[in-house]
Amino acid sequence: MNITTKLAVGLLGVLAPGMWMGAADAAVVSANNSSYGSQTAFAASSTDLINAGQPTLVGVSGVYNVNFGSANAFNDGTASGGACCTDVGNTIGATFTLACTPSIPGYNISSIVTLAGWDDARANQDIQISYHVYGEDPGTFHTLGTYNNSDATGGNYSTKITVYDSLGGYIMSGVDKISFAALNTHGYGTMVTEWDVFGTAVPEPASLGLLLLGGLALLRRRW
Ligand SMILES: [Ca+2]
Repeated sequence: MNITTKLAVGLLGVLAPGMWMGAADAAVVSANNSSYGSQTAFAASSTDLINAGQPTLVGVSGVYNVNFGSANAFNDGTASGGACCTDVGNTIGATFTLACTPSIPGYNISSIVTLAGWDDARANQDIQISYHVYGEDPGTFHTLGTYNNSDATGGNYSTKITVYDSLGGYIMSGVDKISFAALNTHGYGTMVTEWDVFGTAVPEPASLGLLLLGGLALLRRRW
């Protein structure tokens, strides 16, 4: 690989990692885990992008249908205590806003983990995830997908859903808001114990500009 090719590959990797990975057969996929005997078998992250107290989280809005427990359970960094629940058949949800500025125009999201736990079928999950892209019309939300884990059959259970890119890239790019809705189409309700979002800030335009200038200077010297 000559220097020009290396530079082109490097710039592609920085400018559009999601597109770069998407050049093959990248796909948003999910994996389910479940554990009988415990309501808290899977650890929650306390340092993910939407966790309470993280500088990347601006606020939580649109919390609805929290019939008992606390909406704090969505992002308190633990999978125990304060589980947030809705009654049979209802939907619960919330929207998390990430800290964005012109120099941080959104976040590239690599994975999302949703946890639930209880002593009946409300440990099951039926989660719809949608997102807003920084700079787009405020009312425009894109649906990532709906993900289901119905492994709980009674007794203490924990369920986990992991949503990720099949090639290790990003599942969403330039995101400034993420919404979760526990649809509960399975007819029970859901005891949510945590929603975790992992990713990194989009490279700021100033840094990209400097990188491009450096690359152009290198090419000019080469030629
Ligand atoms: Ca968390």
